[in-house]
Amino acid sequence: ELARELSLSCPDPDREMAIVARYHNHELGPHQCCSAVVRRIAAPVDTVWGLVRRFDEPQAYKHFLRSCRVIAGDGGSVGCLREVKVVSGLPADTSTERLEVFDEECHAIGFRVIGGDHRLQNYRSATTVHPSAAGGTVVVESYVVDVPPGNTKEETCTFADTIVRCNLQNLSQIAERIAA
Ligand code: A9S
Repeated sequence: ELARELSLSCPDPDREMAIVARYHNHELGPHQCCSAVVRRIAAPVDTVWGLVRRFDEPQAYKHFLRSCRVIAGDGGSVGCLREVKVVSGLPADTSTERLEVFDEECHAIGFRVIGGDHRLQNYRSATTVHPSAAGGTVVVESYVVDVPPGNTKEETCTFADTIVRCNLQNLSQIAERIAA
């Protein structure tokens, strides 16, 4: 489905499929689950990437986060760390995250959860931003996470998918408003 989306509508489908293959093929451990969410956005790649690339400001479109503080590094190079605080109502309080991938040329960013007060241990995600038809954008976000004791893979993925879908929906609204 993704292959069709990218190959029908973007200027260089082979390049975009290679980027997807490179950044979204996660290794999966025995007590882990993974998933991916694809979202089409009616705004230019540069507008969308401009929001997604800000490792130091995830709360700009991740509305479950109420603040973010860079705790090591410059906030924009691989290896730097951030601590995010979560809004009330979720079974989480803080999360400490490391920037793992930052590829401005391919429009790819990835981070890993290394600590915090929540149930998504070892959460690791990759987000890539691709040009699409008529000046639009396709965002692909995939993740791997440990299945917590007492939960099933399905429950864990349903929880994480819900958050990722909300984030991409917010991203879409914000980018489309900027582009309008
Ligand atoms: O931040 C993301 O890109 C995606 C997810 C699924 C983040 C989840 C989260 O930050 C909470 C929103 C706090 C929910 C983590 C790591 C654990 C949660 O329980």
